[in-house]
Amino acid sequence: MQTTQPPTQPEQTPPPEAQARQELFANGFLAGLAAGILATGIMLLLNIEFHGVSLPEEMGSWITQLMPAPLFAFLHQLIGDDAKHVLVAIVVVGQCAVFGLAGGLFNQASGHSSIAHPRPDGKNTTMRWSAGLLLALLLWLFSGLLLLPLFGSGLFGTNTTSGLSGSMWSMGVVGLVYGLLYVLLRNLFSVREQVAREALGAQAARERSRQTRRDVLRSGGLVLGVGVMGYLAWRFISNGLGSAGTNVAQITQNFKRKIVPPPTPNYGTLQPAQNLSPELTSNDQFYTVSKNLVSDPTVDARGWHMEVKGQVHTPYTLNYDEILQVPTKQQYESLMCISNEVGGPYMGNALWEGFPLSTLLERAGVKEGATKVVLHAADDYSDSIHLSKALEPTTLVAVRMNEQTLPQQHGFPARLLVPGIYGMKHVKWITGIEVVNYDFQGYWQNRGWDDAAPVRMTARIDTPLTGATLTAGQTNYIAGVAFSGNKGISQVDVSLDGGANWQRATLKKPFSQITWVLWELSWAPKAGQYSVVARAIDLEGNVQDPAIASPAPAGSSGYHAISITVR
Ligand SMILES: Nc1nc2c(c(=O)[nH]1)N[C@H]1C(S)=C(S)[C@@H](COP(=O)(O)O)O[C@H]1N2
Ligand SMILES: [Mo]
Repeated sequence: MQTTQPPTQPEQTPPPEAQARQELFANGFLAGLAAGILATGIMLLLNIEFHGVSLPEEMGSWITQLMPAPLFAFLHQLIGDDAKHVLVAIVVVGQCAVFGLAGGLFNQASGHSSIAHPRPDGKNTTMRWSAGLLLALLLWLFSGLLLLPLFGSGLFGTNTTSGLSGSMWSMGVVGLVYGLLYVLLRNLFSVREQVAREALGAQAARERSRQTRRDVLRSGGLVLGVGVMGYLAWRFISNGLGSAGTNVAQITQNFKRKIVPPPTPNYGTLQPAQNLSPELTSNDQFYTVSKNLVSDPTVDARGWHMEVKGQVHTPYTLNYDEILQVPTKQQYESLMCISNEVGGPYMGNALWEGFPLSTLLERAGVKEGATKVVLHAADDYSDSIHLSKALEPTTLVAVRMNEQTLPQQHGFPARLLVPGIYGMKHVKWITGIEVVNYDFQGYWQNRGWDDAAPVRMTARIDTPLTGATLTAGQTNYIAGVAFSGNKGISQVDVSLDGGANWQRATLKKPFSQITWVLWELSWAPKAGQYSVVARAIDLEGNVQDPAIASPAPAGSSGYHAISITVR
């Protein structure tokens, strides 16, 4: 140890040697933690702005892959739709802690070596800048050679969109920021301690720096605590009002799976009801979902091209200009995420424009024996559909959405549309179309989600909002949307008594059989407590499944119910 102790210290515990080591660790940890927080911020920034590699992203992806689907579903249920953000927050905090730990251990180790050299007066130790470079190099090698391969991202992230060089330089920058800032802070702490020691003596100095650290940690903890409490309170307020009493046993008992012949839709005019979804969802109102924890890809059309390859006779590539030459058609289609809870917000309806996938496949010439078509994307996402589905005339490669160029967050320059199947297979940011002759499993299938993934029919009550209080005798509208994937909607029923009795709602004639349908029922209630439930029937007469299922692994089912007070 370089720090000198007066020989007679009135201390019982622990010996000065160990105390000094603790001191070194504590100062190093705090310096490492602070430097790590900044370095992590820079890592996320480089990822968003310059395609740098993001360790939290790679780690999050690895964790969800390891996690069994039921656990994933359970956590999703527990945490809700913010699961993705909670996961990334945990990983980011973990990464900062590792930076802190590295700083603490390094400072301790430096006490025994020439990394930190004594000042001429022999009293203080200042760490050299070169030590920061060494620490950065160690972390860089650790991440590139151990962590990234462990996460399945390849040596130095070769398997990521950042690629080998992108990962190397971005981690290099992050490492440098960390290493140099670490040395700066670490020296700052030890100089302050030194000054205090000269003024007040060793014991008081140690006490004071302990106090400083305690203060720093306490205020950090306070900020974190307030954040978590606020978050929980918000979840409670926005979620706790939900559950409304439906008589599941009764509904299931009288349940008829199929109506023959199917009902004839009673189309009519709907009154404009507050909070009822507009039939067409605007681009900025349209939900967005992606696997990407931190940032979605921003594709530059100039460098972009799409490969058509695999089990085809003539593979080829198209650039953006060439894609725009392919004759297009317009198609109304609604989308729903497989993670959508019954009554959930992950649904939307748009007017898309694109060309049939079959056009591209026919041009390439699909080989005998091919069974599936794999879509590859700029964010390392992939999914597949069966060849027969790929050849259907409504399976499109879309380049426009609601008469506008496909927005970045919805998959610019090109995305897939596969009516009847959950949003998951509507692959965004397409880079490759690969015909294969084996049972390919995509990103979410490797994490336990269904491969067939047909949309499960659902009816959502948009208005009134659950928990609402209405005035007795006044005309109100119960209204919402119903969606079956690609089988249309023939009827929506509404119950005011938790599913015991049902009445038919009026439907607005939809754009097509692959869009959702708006429905409405007018109502002048008497005072009381109501459990309002909705269910849909498709054009084939299939009745919505009342059995309650959570989204994983094949999409949610059950009836949406809300509770209403009328006074
Ligand atoms: N490349 C890529 N495509 C993707 C995803 C993704 O993470 N990456 N997420 C899928 C999921 S789960 C859904 S629900 C839809 C959502 O499309 P939207 O954001 O345009 O609504 O995109 C799908 N396509
Ligand atoms: Mo999804």
